[in-house]
Amino acid sequence: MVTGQFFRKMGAAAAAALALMPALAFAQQSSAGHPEPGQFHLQPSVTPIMDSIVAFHDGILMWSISLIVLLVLALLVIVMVRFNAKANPVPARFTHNTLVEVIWTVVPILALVVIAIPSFGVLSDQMTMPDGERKYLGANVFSMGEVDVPAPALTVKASGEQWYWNYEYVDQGVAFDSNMLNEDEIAALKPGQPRLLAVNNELVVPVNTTVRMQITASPSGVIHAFAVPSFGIKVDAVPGRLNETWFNARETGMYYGQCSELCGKDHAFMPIGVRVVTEPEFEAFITAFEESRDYATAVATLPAL
Ligand SMILES: [Cu+2]
Repeated sequence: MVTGQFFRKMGAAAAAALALMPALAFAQQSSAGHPEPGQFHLQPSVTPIMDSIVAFHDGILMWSISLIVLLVLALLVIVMVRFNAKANPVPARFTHNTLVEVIWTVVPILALVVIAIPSFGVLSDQMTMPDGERKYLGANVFSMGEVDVPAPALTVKASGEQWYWNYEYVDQGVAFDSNMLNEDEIAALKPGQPRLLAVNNELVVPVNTTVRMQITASPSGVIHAFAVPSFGIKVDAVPGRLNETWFNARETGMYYGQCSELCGKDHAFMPIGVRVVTEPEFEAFITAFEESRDYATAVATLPAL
């Protein structure tokens, strides 16, 4: 039967495409700390938290989504081919089937449990400040924790303003504002930096160091959210409330994020730029910042971007 063949071919093509999806996702890795045109996966990870998010996405979510889509597709094809009016002119008239109802209740519950167990592990890693002893999941979301993370050595407070970010090195008592650069400013000051993401003053942090991020918003302002995809962090910035998260980046470079809570007219224009530098570079930067209390003087100690 022509229709049946057509649907069988469609089913096979869809199955092949879906089976390839997780493999394709793996093939899309690159090292940029910002999204790229045509990108089709999460941004490359540089922290243990993002490692676990990527592993959870590629290892569990993609496979369960793909299998569920294939199962539903197969059921639809069976119904269309075997139970259309021509193939099945006299329909059955039963209204219940206890076995089928038990199966379609229990199987989704099992699927949710399989997804939930590692997801709670990933979540608690994100919410638990390292103390130097706790082990983190890293890329193995089914482990009981196997990645060592040192206790925080630096505390940064990010405050969402209307519409830019203010960063404070809390223990050093120095702070600065970070505003988006427009295209002319990028061309003049920081050629090659990405449009709508480049900022005038980047948050500078050391590599391989646990950074405690305190996140809030201007007391007279609105809610924002601080998010850096390559670090796997996204935390609400709420006026009058101090939220906390952490990251430990293993590669130097520029990493970009964006305000991720709709906050008003310039929500799309308050990007987050984090520059991860070597430890000696950071020492020079923060010493100069403490002495001069001037961001421009401090950042002049770093190599040009
Ligand atoms: Cu905002």
